[in-house]
Amino acid sequence: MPNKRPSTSTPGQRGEGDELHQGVKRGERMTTATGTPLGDGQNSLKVGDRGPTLLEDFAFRDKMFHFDHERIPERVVHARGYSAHATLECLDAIPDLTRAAPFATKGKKTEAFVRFSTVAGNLGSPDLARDVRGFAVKMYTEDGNWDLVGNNIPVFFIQDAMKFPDLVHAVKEEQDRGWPQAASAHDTFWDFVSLMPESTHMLLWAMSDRAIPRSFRFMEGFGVHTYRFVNADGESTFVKFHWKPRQGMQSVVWNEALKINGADPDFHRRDLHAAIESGDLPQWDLGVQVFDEAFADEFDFDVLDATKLIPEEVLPVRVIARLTLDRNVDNMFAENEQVAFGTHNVIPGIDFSNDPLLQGRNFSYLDTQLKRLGSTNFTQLPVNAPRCPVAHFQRDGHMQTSLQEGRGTYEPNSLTGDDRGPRADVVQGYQSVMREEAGPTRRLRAESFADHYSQARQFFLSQTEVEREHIVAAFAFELGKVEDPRIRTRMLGNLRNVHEDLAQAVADTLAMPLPEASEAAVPTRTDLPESPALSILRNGPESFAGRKLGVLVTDGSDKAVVKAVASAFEESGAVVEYVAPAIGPVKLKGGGTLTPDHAIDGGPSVLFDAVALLPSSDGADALARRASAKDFVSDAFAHHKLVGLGADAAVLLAAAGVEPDEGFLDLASADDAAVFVTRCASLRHWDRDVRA
Ligand code: HDD
Repeated sequence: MPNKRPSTSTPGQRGEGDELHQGVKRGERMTTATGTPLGDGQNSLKVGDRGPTLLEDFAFRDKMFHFDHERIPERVVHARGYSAHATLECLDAIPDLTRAAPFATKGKKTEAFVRFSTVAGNLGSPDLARDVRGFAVKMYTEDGNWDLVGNNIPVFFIQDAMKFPDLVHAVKEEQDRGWPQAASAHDTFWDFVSLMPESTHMLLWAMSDRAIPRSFRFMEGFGVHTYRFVNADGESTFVKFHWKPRQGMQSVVWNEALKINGADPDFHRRDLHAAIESGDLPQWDLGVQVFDEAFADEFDFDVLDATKLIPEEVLPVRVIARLTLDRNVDNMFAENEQVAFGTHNVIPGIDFSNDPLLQGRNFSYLDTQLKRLGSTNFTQLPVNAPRCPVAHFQRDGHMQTSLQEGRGTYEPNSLTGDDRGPRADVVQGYQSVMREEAGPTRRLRAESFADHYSQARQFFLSQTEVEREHIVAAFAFELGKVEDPRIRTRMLGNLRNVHEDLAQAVADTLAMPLPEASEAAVPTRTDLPESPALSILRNGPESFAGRKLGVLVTDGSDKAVVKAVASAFEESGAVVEYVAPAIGPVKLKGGGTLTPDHAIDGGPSVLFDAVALLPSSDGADALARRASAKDFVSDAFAHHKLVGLGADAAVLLAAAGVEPDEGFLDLASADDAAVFVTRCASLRHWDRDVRA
């Protein structure tokens, strides 16, 4: 049953030399869905000029029928997402470890599709919610589709899939009121997680800057669970998967995130789309932590517990491949909405562990796709269809698009040739790893899963001072939105088991007394060493490449300085956008005009990684009276941004009430541009004493 991309056009749609497509092209003849050419696409068929519409108006019914059924259920979680086509290239062949096709030979390329997402928000929710980001990768291998359905955080809230519906009900908008949208800062979420201490490690990550990434391009991804590699001899090892962004890691600060959501709710999707469109293709290294049973037995925690990670300092990540996002989607519905991921989609060489969260996921994803996409034949949709031949005796079903020929629809049969195929391939086909499993059937949580706090503490201690402050502020913000004080108190009791300083700082920020520590199943370990790999700031990029500079210009801005700044940043791989009092062209001193990308009211500094204030003297005076210009400057200051100061910018600082510090660099002449761009490599000026 070859699963070719179905031809969706009708003969009447063929344009001059055009491929057959359903998309409307210039000059095409408009038809109904069944191809009848329309004589009038604007008016329904009525009796007389003003009479009622006729029941026989098939053209109206055809159009309205389809429109009325345009929406499908959004994903129950991860509804808001954005995708791109990609290529995975093998950098280090590992046939000794796995027979997985993508890692068979160095240089081998595998087609892939990636979907990033937030978890809690609905399809139309803003991108900068404090949330986990989904990082789902579909690899179309010659041995079938392999989906690595991960997140940008290496651990999870719960240990057993049985708790997933509870977790999701708790974080989604509350059923009796319908809010909050895309936010965990409410009673039901904190009620649930404070009652489920196993979520504490994940909470530390979710309250860290990992949950407000600057871009999908600047975040890590993780397979989370322990999986298995299996080689051609059937030998198996455990493996954890990591995606490391070659762009480096970067997040925004919380006050900035709140404002980005207002200024550009599509901030993340726009960023990804623009980067790919401009040819600045985002890349991740795919790394693995490979270990055997002996390591698993000796490791401090249970490798089947998805609330735990294996620090990279304990078990280094070995890079084996590189993922490049090389093409934007053409159609959001056909690709981003219809793509169907599932952890159960594995290929020979990849197998599961007994992680009870993973086992539950393997069951759940198929169901959700049937609900959402409406037919068991969703695997035939172009974005889901394997690129390798497909042969089986699955037949019929809603929206069957393949023309399944022949008489034999069962195995074995004597009608489909000598081999009576298709038949399973005992040599090359998928073989599950042989495992010895025994024991009484029971519902319980293994004792080895009981430590809920030690790795949360390790994560906290592995952060820089700035990052710890952000974690404290995030807990305080979220718990500050919780109305029931019992929930806040319970959570503070749990945090005492993580670290006294953390609990005290959160309590102080909330102006609440510190309660007794809650009872922990096992004492928190204080001997786990810091893991620098867990910090974003300790692993920041070394250049401004891929980031965006916002340049504030007015009539009379100095052309030489503007040009020098733009060239210095563009040469370093950054994007430069101009903000002006209005969207029309500004006249530069030194001749010529410049067309801005944003008017100041729609181009706040939160949209940029650093800003340069290059107004003329008159322009600065006029801007100093505008709220949006004052916000531009004071927000850049509050968000620790580096600011380039043109010769006439001081009046803007004064209007915004900002005292310049070492994060403000002179851009009085063209010669200053090089120093500014070099300094911007550090992305932010964290020494500034503000809380954002
Ligand atoms: Fe899940 C979607 C990641 C636990 C059930 N999940 C979904 C997506 C990602 C993840 C990235 C979006 C895929 C897309 O872009 O279409 N989920 C995770 C990770 C988990 C996790 C990393 C823990 C390690 N998920 C999890 C559990 C269950 C589910 C325990 C249920 C037993 N997840 C689903 C789902 C979704 C989903 C309900 C909703 C839409 C979809 O599957 O296709 O089935």
